[in-house]
Amino acid sequence: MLRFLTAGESHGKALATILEGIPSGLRLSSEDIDKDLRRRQKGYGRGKRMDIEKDRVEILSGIRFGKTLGSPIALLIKNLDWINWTEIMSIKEIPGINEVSPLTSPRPGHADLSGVIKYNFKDIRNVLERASARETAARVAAGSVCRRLLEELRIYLCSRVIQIGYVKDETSWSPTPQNYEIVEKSPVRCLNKKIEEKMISLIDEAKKKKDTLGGVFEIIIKEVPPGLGSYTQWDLKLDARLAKAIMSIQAIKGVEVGMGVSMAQEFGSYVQDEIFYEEKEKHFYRKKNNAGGIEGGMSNGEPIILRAAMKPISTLAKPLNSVDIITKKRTEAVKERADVCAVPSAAIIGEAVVAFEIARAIKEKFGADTLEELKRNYQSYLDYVKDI
Ligand code: EPS
Repeated sequence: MLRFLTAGESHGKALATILEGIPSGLRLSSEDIDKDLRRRQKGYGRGKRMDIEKDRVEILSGIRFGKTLGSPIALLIKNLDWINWTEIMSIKEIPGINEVSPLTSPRPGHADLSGVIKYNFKDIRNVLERASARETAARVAAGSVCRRLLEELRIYLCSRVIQIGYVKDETSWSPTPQNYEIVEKSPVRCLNKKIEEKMISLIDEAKKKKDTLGGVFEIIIKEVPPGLGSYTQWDLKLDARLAKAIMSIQAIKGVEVGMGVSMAQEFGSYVQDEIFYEEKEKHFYRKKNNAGGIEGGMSNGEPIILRAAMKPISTLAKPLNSVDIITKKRTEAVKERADVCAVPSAAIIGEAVVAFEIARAIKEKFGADTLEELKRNYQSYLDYVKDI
């Protein structure tokens, strides 16, 4: 079984992850993880916090001489900003500190109000510190390890942004290395340069208006074999598991697989991907991929295509109306430092949570305590599929 948990507050000392179930023998260095941590920090529209943080992982356990041991992998990412918050985020009790500027005006759209009600707090900081998307750095670290595992099986993930606010990139693409280089270099992870400019100027406009923006990102997983996940039980369905993972990212409000919501308006004859057989290469294939690589809760061998909609960030520099949780009087929502738009970062987080779910489905189907065993089991299944 593959599983992980994260811990840590946004302005606490550090974020931590324990990832369990990665087979032994996988080559892994902190640089592999740092690469993705850096990618997550980038993106046009991020706030001042990203100038402070230089996310780097410290591997605490589970690796020896550059290879995984099969034991839990513990990862630590320090919050460099913590030094400025040692008193506010003190672990030890400090007499009187509770009276020092507690936050009492919940932000519409944030976890603030439901969180203080649920946990009976008088200070919203107790909620927002953990609800913050800073937590996703720890998830990206775990996802990075899973991505390394998938690379060994020649399964690759990539993402791009296809919408910021109302600006859409409707360019269809294939994630070739050349295309992907353009996306990786784009400050908004957009393939189309003209649309990129429009996205950037919309972010500038939102910033000027002290407002925020959301958008849509797309993830493609290439070289996934047929048969991951299962139709036999609701919680084994791969699309359901991927959707849950993506929905768990802060501010995500919708997930689509393949043609997604727009399937609903078409005739079945158009929507379904007809099946063909290639005699020479001996494999089943489809001429289109409206299903997004998943049918009946299982991968079908075509690329998996997922899309996620992120709502605009709920911390606005020009705060919205709210009600004070103590006085119950009308007030303005908390005005914390925040990002204007974090859709490019969300795409990297999407890659990470999806890498984990695919690796989990792989572990489920192919078992294995060692990388060698996993590769053997995997290859034998690929051979079986080829012989069908
Ligand atoms: C966030 C608010 C901002 C973001 C943060 C998420 O942090 P701060 O309040 O410290 O300025 O920068 O994102 C990160 C720190 C990160 O690493 O992604 C929020 O309220 O969710």
